[in-house]
Amino acid sequence: MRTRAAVALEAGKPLQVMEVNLEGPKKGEVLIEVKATGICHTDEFTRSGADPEGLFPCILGHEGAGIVIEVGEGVTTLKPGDHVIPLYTPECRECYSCLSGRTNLCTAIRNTQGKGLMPDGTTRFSMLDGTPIYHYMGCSTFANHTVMPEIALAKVRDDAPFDKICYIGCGVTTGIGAVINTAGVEIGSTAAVFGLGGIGLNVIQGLRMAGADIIIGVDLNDDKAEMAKKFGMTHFVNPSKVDSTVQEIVNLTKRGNDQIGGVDYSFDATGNVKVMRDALECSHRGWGVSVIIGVAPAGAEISTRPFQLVTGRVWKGTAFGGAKGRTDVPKFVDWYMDGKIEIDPMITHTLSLDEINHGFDLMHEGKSIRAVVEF
Ligand code: NAD
Ligand code: AHE
Ligand code: ZN
Repeated sequence: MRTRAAVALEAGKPLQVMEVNLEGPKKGEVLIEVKATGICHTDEFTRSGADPEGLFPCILGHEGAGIVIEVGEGVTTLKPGDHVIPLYTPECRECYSCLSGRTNLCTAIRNTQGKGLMPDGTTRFSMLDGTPIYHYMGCSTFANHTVMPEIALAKVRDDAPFDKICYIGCGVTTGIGAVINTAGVEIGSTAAVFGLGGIGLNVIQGLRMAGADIIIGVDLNDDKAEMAKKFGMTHFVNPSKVDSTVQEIVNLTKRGNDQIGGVDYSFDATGNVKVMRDALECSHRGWGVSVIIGVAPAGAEISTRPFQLVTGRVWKGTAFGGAKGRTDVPKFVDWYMDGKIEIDPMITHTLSLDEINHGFDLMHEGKSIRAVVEF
């Protein structure tokens, strides 16, 4: 079939909206009609050329929601008409990692996924002249239709609005999951969140749900503070306006007879390795846990004095908030539908596919939290 897609032809160039060829689903695969997709900073990271795994031409997008149109041979858990959220972290429930119960990082198809291919080593997308187009994070939701492995689709209730629940495909789950699954934040905790964008705001939302007492937001853009306050931020620090961000946070968190200060939990949602260091170093001596969410460009490395770890701080990371996609994503959709989590205010812009590059401009200008493309 043919479908319309925004294609990244080369690194650093705007996406081009065009008709592309899409082959039908093979064994274990599912054809879906994408109804809506968010634009995450990770899409920009790859579009810009900063992703060491970036391949071109490709169809980016990994934060979608849609409807099953057709299933390939052997597919048993989905049928046409089902509503689904694509998963860049699949859940096969059979690989060593899934069976370990210790991680959400299913390994069943990671190798081919990282090479922009379906599990059989080929692509389903091609240009009208036959040139193959790579898949992205196994999802490619910047297309009106896409083909995905069955194990990479979460079946969700069919009364949930696509233009909101698409955000659960990455940002919402990553932010809230980082708090609940990865950090395991307890009631009364103190926390700092670096980067108040589409991920950081969901970390703040997760911290409020977990009962954190002090939630310090950190961003270079003052405009991000207003929305963060609505989601539960109690204090704001703009690093460009203070001598030392770490010292500010330490001062804000000295409680009782504690002369040391520092947050119980910190989160990097910027992707900047210098910020990751600050996030670790503002966490409390003896027990502070710092979670890296941000994705850093090719070649970037984190550093700190080992003494920071010797004195009890813990550096962790999280992908998709530690969530097991097929199991947890339908629950996030229920939470949203039951009013337990908020999504609507964070979707600041809704665009058509033809306007998708404007969504990237808004991100760069710091004007959007999430721009969503509706098909
Ligand atoms: P975003 O662009 O919406 O937000 C980033 C925020 O960080 C912005 O508000 C920006 O002003 C702020 N910022 C940038 N540099 C800063 C600095 N030096 N100090 C303080 N604030 C700074 O991006 P997003 O969609 O929220 O994504 C955030 C990061 O998380 C990206 O690196 C993205 O790739 C990554 N991410 C990771 C996962 C995962 O599973 N680990 C999932 C989604 C996104
Ligand atoms: N391709 C990058 C890695 C990017 C990365 O870390 N991706 C996160 C999800 S970001 C979603 O917005 C992730 O899930 N990582 C685990 C994995 O297996 O990719 C690089 O640096 O090579
Ligand atoms: Zn993402």
